Amino acid sequence: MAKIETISARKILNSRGQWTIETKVVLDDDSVGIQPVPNGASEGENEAVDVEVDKAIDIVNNTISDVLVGKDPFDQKEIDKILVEMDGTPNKSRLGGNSILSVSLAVAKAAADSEEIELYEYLSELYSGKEKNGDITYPTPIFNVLNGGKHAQNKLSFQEFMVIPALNTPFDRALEMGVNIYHNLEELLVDEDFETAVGDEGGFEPQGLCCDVALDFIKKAANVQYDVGNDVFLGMDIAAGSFYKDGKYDINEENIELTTEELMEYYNRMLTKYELIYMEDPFYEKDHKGWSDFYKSYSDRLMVVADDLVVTNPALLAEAIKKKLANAVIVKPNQVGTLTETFEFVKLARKAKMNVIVSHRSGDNVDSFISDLALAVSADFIKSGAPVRGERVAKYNRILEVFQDH
Ligand code: 2PG
Ligand code: MG
Repeated sequence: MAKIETISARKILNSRGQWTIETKVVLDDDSVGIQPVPNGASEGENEAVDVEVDKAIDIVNNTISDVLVGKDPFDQKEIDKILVEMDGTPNKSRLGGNSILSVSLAVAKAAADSEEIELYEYLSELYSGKEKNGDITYPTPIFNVLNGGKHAQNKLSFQEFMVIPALNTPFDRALEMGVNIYHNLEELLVDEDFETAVGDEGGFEPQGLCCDVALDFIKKAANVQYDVGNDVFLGMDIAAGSFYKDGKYDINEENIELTTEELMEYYNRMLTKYELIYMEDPFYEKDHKGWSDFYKSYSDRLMVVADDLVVTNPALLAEAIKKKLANAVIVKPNQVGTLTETFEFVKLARKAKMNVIVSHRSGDNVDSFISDLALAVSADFIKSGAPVRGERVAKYNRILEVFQDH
């Protein structure tokens, strides 16, 4: 069996032009795994904490390398246990979520390379403990076609306005739908003299819109070829924590500051007017009253999606399940830091019958680990922004590649 021979990190740029790290794990049979680290802009308060890039590189090249060289790369649980124990903090702040994540995922990639199997097959074996049978479930892509919040320079408070193809749509057709709707939207914006600059996730970021107008545009763009409410649906990542100030939700483009109850009313109006099936982080992560009331009112007809609320952390998810706050979860490995904890989180979500959405970060790179992860755990959805920009389409294209191969 191959052993870990070297572990080394280097500095690279992410899609936002910020420095991040990439770690290379080489085994003694020459197999290789390389893993860059993505970065969020709207982060949950309980996410794993990154350390500064040069420090992270030093930690990977020395502290972590010293302990893991010579170890068995196929024992992912043991590798991750060592990383977690070496760090010793609840939020990975000593070694850094970035250092730990890059090593954890690069080891899995090197192991898959050594076995000469596809990464998703290897991850599936790790996740389920069984060899992958031939069946593949493809996630439905969720396209963020219009950007606001911390991902854009416009005034929109809500972060992501998304289109979601109907569940039984084959992956290639779903991708085509996202592309068509995106280009239709571009034309409509140009026709009405709005700008078509794009935000961090490739969606347009025109000035001068409010939530209603944004959804009207998207609906119109989808309606050019598709039946909204039948072929395709709408969704939003509110990322409410990013405009929660002093106990109120500040929707500055409409000059309104809303209480939790008033924001519920606001959503009520949106949900009556639009074919929304997906609402992510509708309330600030500590506003459990808002989450709980929202869940009670809408969980039978909507995906009530927890991202910042649970940050891929099994303990926080257990609490959200107990309190009945959400029926769907976002999975971002870098929020928690290791592959093993990510798997634990997905298993817990599955046990609670929640929908699973594997997601990119707003600052990302052309790596497609999350696509293989989505295939390995049979995620219901994958969220990777608009169908443009290298770092966004890398994820969609990887799933398309597997789809085309079968
Ligand atoms: C989110 C993510 C990805 P960020 O909130 O869901 O879309 O954004 O990476 O900035 O946290
Ligand atoms: Mg989110």
